[in-house]
Amino acid sequence: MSVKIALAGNPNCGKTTLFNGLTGSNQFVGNWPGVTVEKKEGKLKGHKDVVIMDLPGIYSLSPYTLEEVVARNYLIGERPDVILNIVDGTNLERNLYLSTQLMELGIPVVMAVNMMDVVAKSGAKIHIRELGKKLGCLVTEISALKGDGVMEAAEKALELAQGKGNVKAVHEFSPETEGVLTAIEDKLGSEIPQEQRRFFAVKLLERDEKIAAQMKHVPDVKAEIEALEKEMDDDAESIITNERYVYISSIIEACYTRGQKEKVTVS
Ligand code: BGO
Repeated sequence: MSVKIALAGNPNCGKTTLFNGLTGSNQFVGNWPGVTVEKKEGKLKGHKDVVIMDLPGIYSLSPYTLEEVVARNYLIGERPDVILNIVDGTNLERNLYLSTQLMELGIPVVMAVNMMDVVAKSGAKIHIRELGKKLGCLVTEISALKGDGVMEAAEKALELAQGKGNVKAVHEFSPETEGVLTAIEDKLGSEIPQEQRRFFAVKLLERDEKIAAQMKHVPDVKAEIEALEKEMDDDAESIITNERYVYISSIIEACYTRGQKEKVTVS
């Protein structure tokens, strides 16, 4: 039986470089059904039965761009065996926004922190083990450009896929938000598999109509959402986004030390 590894990451994180490194010339390029978004898949070098699916570069699993919708429909519909989440180590904070969402899909995740050659030159330090603990996934360092750690990252993903266990997100939102997410999960129909219930609950809380449209039974959760919005004095989508950023800030504080040679960006 073949194993499917989905490559997911932000635009410019080095995904194409990694995909080429993992698959060599063994690639098939087409379009995702019904849209003009490029679809690339290939076989992992040395593994005839391992398919690498290159998802479009995205910043989030929200419904606002075609690329995001294509990527998330694949992840929830096809349910690959494992996600290899490639993140740009020189832009860790921004890249983790997508990672926190990938962790909620109920699919095992291996994170490959890329551009480690640039990170090392800047003098910055990413505390990989602590990062893995905070995120609840395996984290490895790579340089896709130099080929460092690339096959090892894929092999770790493969191992995780083969030893498939239950995956549960470690991140908890605020107690108020968690309360509503649990209430929504309890109202979901049995058509939603156990491991995907959290993702669907978060999306319904965000009033994601594209996700609701895919469900046979959409629970009525209007009262729960409105009560949370009243209590937190914010709209539900912003509550989720803000709480993700609080979590990401705590990760950066614990896992990242700035380098002396890093450029200071003024925004
Ligand atoms: C250009 N280290 C370094 N230093 N660079 C890397 C690494 C790495 O580990 N991985 C990727 N890059 P994509 P997406 C470029 O193209 O794979 C570089 O969008 C240039 N091009 O070489 O395309 C990679 O698929 C001119 O850089 O990313 C590429 O995710 C000058 O990161 C860029 C400098 O990689 C994006 C860089 C004409």
